Amino acid sequence: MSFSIGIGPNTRKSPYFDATVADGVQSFSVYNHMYLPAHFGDPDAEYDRLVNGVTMWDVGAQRQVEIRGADAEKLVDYLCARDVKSSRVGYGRYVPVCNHDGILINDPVLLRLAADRFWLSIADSDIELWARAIAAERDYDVEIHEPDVSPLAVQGPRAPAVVEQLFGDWIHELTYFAFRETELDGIPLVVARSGWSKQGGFELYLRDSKRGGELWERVKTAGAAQDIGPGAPNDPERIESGLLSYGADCRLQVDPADPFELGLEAFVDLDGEHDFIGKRALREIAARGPARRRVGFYLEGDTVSGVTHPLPVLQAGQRVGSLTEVAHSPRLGRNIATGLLASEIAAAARDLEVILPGGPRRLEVAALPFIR
Ligand code: THG
Repeated sequence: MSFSIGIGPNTRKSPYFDATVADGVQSFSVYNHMYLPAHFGDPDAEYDRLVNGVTMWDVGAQRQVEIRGADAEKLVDYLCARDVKSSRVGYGRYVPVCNHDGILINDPVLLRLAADRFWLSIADSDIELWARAIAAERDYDVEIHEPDVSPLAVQGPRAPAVVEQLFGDWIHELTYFAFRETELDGIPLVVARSGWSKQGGFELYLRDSKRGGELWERVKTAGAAQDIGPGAPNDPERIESGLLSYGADCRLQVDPADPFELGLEAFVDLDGEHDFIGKRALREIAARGPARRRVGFYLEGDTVSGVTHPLPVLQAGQRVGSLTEVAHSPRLGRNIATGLLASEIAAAARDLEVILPGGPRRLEVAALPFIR
């Protein structure tokens, strides 16, 4: 198979695009209508830096939806399955967003910048449109737009050393998901302790897209002593860690799933007064129990790559679930995958197979996360 995907005007570039090209990006995916680097051609080194060193990622495609105004908290609270009224200025929170049927339509990080000002740092779906429509229908006094904000992630156990070099000692005071507004020689930023891996690190939310190349170089230079290298949200590590990817693990238009099926129950506040989109449906789902469960799988045999669709999972010839993501885990030395299995069999599923493009392959169910 050999083809290319066009770089054209209807898919946006991140402010780090030119820098990633100069640094040898080999492959992009598309996320939030933007090019998102997928890899730089050396998967082993990219994984190794994330798990044992430090790596820098252009995650400008994690777009922000800014909601501000007198009714900002009301709107955000209504959009999110998690109660956000108690969220504090200067902290982020992981918040499932559902539609009226209780189906997950995004799983952003919510940053509270002020009592009346929020960013939803979104996964791959059009939440700005959703938020604008809901606000208009409810006559809320809010202003909604996509600000000029593009995150650059610095991830891995040596990320603190790099970010300290750039900003100073205070970065160690940031607890998980905490953030601070600051600047780097006049480059306006938000620095947060967060990121799409379980290896620890920071996200630098660049607030002036004209300075993407400059910020990329600054991080690269500060990280040289730690052998920093370019990478991208890393599928093997993310699957090992059990982190969800909306768009890959589920998507409204492809394989709709509710937050209970996806294992996000800790982030859904069904009890109490908190009213939000999907609450009624989610109460019904919670009462009867979710139809499926997100699980891990081990796959026997050769490395599998390039799974682009949910693949059918069978038991005795009957479809009992789907496989959504697969990767080879360097730390486990095995192929690992995630997917959704019918609840009745999720706990003790035996004799499963997945239909791969090359034929059936045996599967074994595993608990998530694979590595804690
Ligand atoms: N950072 C920012 N924006 C993002 C992501 C990010 N937007 C897209 C995508 N990632 C959104 N999805 C996730 C999924 C998981 C997490 C963050 C964003 C995450 N989860 C932890 C977990 O599940 O263990 C922590 C959850 C918690 O304890 O609250 O970090 O990465 N800016």
